[in-house]
Amino acid sequence: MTRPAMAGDLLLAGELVLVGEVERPSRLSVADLRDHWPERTAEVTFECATSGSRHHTFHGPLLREVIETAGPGFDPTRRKDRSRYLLEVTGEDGHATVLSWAEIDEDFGNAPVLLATALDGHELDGCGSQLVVPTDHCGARYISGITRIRLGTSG
Ligand SMILES: Nc1nc2c(c(=O)[nH]1)N[C@H]1C(S)=C(S)[C@@H](COP(=O)(O)O)O[C@H]1N2
Ligand SMILES: [Mo]
Repeated sequence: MTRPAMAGDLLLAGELVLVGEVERPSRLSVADLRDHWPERTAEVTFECATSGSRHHTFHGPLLREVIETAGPGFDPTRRKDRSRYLLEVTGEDGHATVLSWAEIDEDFGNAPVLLATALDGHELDGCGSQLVVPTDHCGARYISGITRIRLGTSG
């Protein structure tokens, strides 16, 4: 089982908390991400404004499956309800980005967004999971060293 997240928890290196509108807020290490969900592979190319074209191979679970395990606060049978939700992903340096739930929902964008546990064959246990958004042309949402994922609603 994964561990519940408590207010004031001190995170160990490489851990993240999954919080917000979920029934079971949880604290997840990279090893947890590797052990509890099916592993996917993504071979991606993205553009960085400062370092040009980047090519990487990532392994890790689908973000959607990890969030589903935590019990998202929406009514799963209602597409309009699901379409109101947002995911905020924050890295250890404070760099943060937002995805809509609909981007990764199978009935909407169905983007195969991963929470990487390995980058180009290097396990990410020490530095933390990285967000992988294969549908993005730009690298800015590939947040590394993820410390927090928050599910919330618009408005
Ligand atoms: N935590 C964090 N993740 C980040 C960034 C950052 O500033 N902080 N920059 C992003 C940007 S702009 C790019 S292009 C990619 C670059 O990843 P790479 O250098 O591993 O190819 O990381 C992304 N992830
Ligand atoms: Mo970038």
